[in-house]
Amino acid sequence: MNSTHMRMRTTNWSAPIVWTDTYNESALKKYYKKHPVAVGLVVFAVGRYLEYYLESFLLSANMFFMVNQRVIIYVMLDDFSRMPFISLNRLRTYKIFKVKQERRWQDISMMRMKTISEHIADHIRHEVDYVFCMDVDQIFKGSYGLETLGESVAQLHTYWYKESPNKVPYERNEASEAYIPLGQGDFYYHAAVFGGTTAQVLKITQECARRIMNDKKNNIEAVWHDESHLNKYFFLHKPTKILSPEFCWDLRKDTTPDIETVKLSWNFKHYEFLRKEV
Ligand code: 2GW
Ligand code: MN
Repeated sequence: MNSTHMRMRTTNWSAPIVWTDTYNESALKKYYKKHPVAVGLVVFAVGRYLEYYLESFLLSANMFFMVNQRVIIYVMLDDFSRMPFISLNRLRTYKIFKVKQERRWQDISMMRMKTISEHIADHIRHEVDYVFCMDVDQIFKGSYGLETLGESVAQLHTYWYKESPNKVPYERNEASEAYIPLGQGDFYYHAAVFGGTTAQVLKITQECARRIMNDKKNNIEAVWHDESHLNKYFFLHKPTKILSPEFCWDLRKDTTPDIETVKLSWNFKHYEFLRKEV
């Protein structure tokens, strides 16, 4: 364990790492009242993930994600008729799109990068200023607000945030586009949450999609799929803001003084059932 990572507050390229006490909330609110922004939230719910996870994700997002800001939730699903009926609070709305069910789960996850980039280029960049992309198997537990906004935003991984970069599961196959050499790298980022301005998230997703497709052409699949490619992207293009693990925490982990309030938590996994090949 590397204790210098304990509640580290800035990176060596001077990006802030956001913890519960980093910002003065009322100062942020005052600032954004004068400079209003709209925030997008993109989530995919395909196959069994639609019935298991979408409703609790949306109910909790309605309650905690960017309260009192304008929000558009972009739901990407494979069956319109199973969209849960949830009425949203003021200033928030949905846009629902159909995506096709990939045969392999690895592709469901990886193809998100391509689909998101296409939707940002087509319309999202004209509709919101910032956009977050999140896994659906999570539940908001507390206020997730303006403190998370930045040009390009990466999430520290619950399981690796104290670990030295030599020990984290970056892709180590030199032939993969996601390759990061041993001894290099900054943090291990969790692909369950990333975001930024629409221009930056367009770049992130386009670049990751390009690398994923190129690996496919060469019959290579990075060890953690899209997450490996996201880590490569943020290794090459440092994020301007990093979220502490409080913003994506696994509540089954032992409590630690690092974690003051959990804003988003992992939902349960039903692996045997969910990962069955369809
Ligand atoms: C995924 C894995 C196995 C079986 C099904 C699926 C699946 C994923 C699915 O049937 N339907 C679906 O909509 N998804 C979407 O892909 C959904 O939004 C889900 O949250 C996301 C990523 O899959 P997930 O949450 O099972 O992956 P994790 O929690 O193990 O997450 C990390 O690693 C992934 C790559 O292996 C991704 O990078 C993910 O962003 C990471 O958090
Ligand atoms: Mn997940």
